[in-house]
Amino acid sequence: MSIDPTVRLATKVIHAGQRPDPVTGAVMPPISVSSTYAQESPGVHKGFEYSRSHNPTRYALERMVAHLEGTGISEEYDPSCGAFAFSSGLAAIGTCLELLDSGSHMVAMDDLYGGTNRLFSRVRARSQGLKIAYADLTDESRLRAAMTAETKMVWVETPTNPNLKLADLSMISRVAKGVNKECILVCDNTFASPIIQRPLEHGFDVVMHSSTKYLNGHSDVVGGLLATNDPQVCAQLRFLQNAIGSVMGPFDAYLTLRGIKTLDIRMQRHAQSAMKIAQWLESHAAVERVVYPGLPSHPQHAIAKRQMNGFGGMITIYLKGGLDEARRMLENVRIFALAESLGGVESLIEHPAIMTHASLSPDTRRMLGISDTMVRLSIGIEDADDLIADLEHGLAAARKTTAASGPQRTQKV
Ligand code: P1T
Repeated sequence: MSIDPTVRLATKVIHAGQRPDPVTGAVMPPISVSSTYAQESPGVHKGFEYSRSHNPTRYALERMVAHLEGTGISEEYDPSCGAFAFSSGLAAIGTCLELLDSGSHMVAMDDLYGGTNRLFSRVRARSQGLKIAYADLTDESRLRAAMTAETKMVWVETPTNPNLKLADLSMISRVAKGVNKECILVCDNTFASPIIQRPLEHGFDVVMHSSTKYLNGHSDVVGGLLATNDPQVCAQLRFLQNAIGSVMGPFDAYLTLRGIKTLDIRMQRHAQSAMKIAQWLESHAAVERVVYPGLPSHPQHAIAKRQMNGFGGMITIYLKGGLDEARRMLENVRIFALAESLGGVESLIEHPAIMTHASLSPDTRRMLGISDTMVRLSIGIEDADDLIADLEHGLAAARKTTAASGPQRTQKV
């Protein structure tokens, strides 16, 4: 560890796990593109053999994320201090699932990114025989009902995508470890980022990120991260990252590390603007309901205040009307880009039922409340009043009643 572990996160995002390049003194790590490393004699090398297994640029990013999430794993024990970078968020999730033997039982939050649900239900349930019990883990009694002594993993997102439900991480760890202390608890921390919430501090074993989102923050890299504070899980993940091989490349690792330098100030701005916009939306005549963890109307606002340091940059709204109104709003914003993804400096807006959560069955969408009038906003770091004016323009268009028209619609599988 190159930095005093007690420094605050705003300092960590600049320095944690970093050191000047030993050869040149460069303060940012070089982008190490070599796929292989020369050895002096067979098996005698400088700790680097082949770039899937070891890459200095990837290590620099991984050590940074390890420090931000507080793995507490030393560089002597593991060269990247217990964090592992992958080619996408889903590649990170896929590798994490390989901690489980075939046929294992796991409990998962019912509300998850559609692609996570698809990987669980339509890939690993078949190929790995995973038995997955989905439950609303905001409710302790449902967690208790879903857990068995054989449950090997609990998977939560908090805030969830797209309903922004909050899981009480300390409650989940107390209950789940009480039923099976060997159970691995994983939290997808994508929506919060380690600036806002650090699941390992609440008794979780693994934190997962789609670093495509807030960690990188500039919508120009697809990537994923896992971080653990458990030495045994760390050794397993190190083995699996190399054995499966879906690693992050050095260019992407460099860009993500560069993005993280501003994570603290970006998250402050995202959260400050999101709060202002959520309050404004709550009083708008075209809006049925606003979901934002910072609003007292959020069902788990008390958990948000306890567990989160700021309420994040994601807002979900339900419009009055139907699909036509939603389409008209989405087609008539000019600063917000109508696009999947989130967590970048630019504001994005999307329709979960048609876009990010189209892979769920209509029944599941209905059960989760992912309706035709649900719209998800990722608040960027533009001027908040400009964003409000843009939303006002979209909402005004939503209230006009002409038939929907527009470009070709695509169907997602
Ligand atoms: O897209 P990828 O980097 O593979 O990450 C998948 C993923 C995992 N977990 C959460 C909470 C996510 O939101 C995502 C990706 N989500 C989107 C693309 C989206 O627009 O919601």
